[in-house]
Amino acid sequence: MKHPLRLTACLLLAACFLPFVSHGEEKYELKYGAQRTEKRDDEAMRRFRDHRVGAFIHWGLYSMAGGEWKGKIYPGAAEWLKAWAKVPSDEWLAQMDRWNPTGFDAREWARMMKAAGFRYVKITTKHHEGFCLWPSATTPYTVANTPCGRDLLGELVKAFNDEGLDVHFYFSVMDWSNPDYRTQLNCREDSTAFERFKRFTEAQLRELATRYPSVKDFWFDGTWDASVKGNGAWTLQLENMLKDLVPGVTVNSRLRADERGSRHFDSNGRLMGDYESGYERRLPDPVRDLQVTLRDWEACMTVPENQWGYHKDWSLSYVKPPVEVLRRVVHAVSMGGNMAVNFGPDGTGRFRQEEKELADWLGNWMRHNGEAIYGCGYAGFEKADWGYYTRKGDTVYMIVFNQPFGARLRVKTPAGTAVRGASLIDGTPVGFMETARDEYNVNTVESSEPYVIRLTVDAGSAEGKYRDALT
Ligand code: JFZ
Repeated sequence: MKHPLRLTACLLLAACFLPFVSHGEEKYELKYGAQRTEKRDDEAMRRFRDHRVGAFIHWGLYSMAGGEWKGKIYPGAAEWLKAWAKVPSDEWLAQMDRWNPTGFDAREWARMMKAAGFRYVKITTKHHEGFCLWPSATTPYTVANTPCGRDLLGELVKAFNDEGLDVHFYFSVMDWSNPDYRTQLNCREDSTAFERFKRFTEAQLRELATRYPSVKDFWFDGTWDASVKGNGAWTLQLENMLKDLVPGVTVNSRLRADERGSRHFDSNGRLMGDYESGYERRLPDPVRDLQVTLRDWEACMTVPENQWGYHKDWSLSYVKPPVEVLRRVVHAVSMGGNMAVNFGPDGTGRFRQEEKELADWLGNWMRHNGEAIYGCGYAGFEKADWGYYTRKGDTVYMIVFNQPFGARLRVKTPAGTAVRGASLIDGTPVGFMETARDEYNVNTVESSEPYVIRLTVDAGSAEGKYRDALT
């Protein structure tokens, strides 16, 4: 700001050299690799990013069985039960005769997710089993051919949108219900079948994009087989088709492969799709993995160890208490990412008690402290042992999970960043003191829950470490 001319000159110079510099780094000349080298930064992308916290909902035929087949309980992920119990497809899909979720009320789901503080909801339109929550014309395996008969996806989209929540579509490319699906293409017959499968997939996606034009995101899954990996051009074509049909729509990195079979990141190491979706049930290391702050990313998590669909027995694994779910949400935001928390309603369309309590607890916390989450990102501060930092401009939030023994929270600021004020979310001032160069002690607060201290900082002459990461 002080030297606008110099800045402009620098930017112009940088702009001239950037293409050569980045070209020089590229090892492969790729047609189907990353479509850009920078973060996407249009309005739709910023909206996706600013939401920061969403719900994931897994709901399909597997939600009826709840991990049990013919009297036997399978401890693996409930939405994979067909595979664990080796159920033939026709037998699995015959469950459609019993699909009648009498306890389902889309508006109730929407109110629950809204009250929990989620800003968007990712819904399984079709999981690996192939059953569609919308009345697709491409297959008999849809809600239309069940006793229920209703367009459940349509009801959900409307109800969530009415509550002001964005809807994201989960879509599995791998489809156990379609005999044309192949994991590998070993012969002409395989290739011919898989070509039909590709047309089928395109048609389904076209339906989703045109029937529900308010959809904001497609989150692809089931793309790990050699058949899909070997069709990089096609995955790019799908992404482009959706972007033509739905202006602004975002697409995760899990859809794509380049022509050399690299997934998520192309053979030159550049992210494909709009955001990285590899952080599943894990998070980047807050100390080592700072490069994630340079990209958009979204992690997703289960509440038990690895159950996405409804499983009737949650005693089979550790179940994260609400405060731990929150910790992971905060961790993701502190590293510049989003977090989607999974829910698995049962076959009648009801959420289990534990999930309702989780939603209540999160909602209560978010109502008071959401300011430190929504629209916030990586702060550029050194990792602290008491919790996490998030940041919005010159406001830095300390989210305290571990109360230190001494009544002081140590804050180490980036070189040249000064703390000017400290307060609680409600504005009550909190004492703080400079203890050394770029180091402060902030008073703790009595609290039975994780709490937030808002710092006003003056980035002054701070080096551009966090600024680079923020934009
Ligand atoms: C997939 C599905 O198989 C699972 O049922 C669930 O829907 C989940 C959200 O996505 O599971 C995966 C996909 C990718 C990885 C791990 C599990 N991965 O990249 O580590």
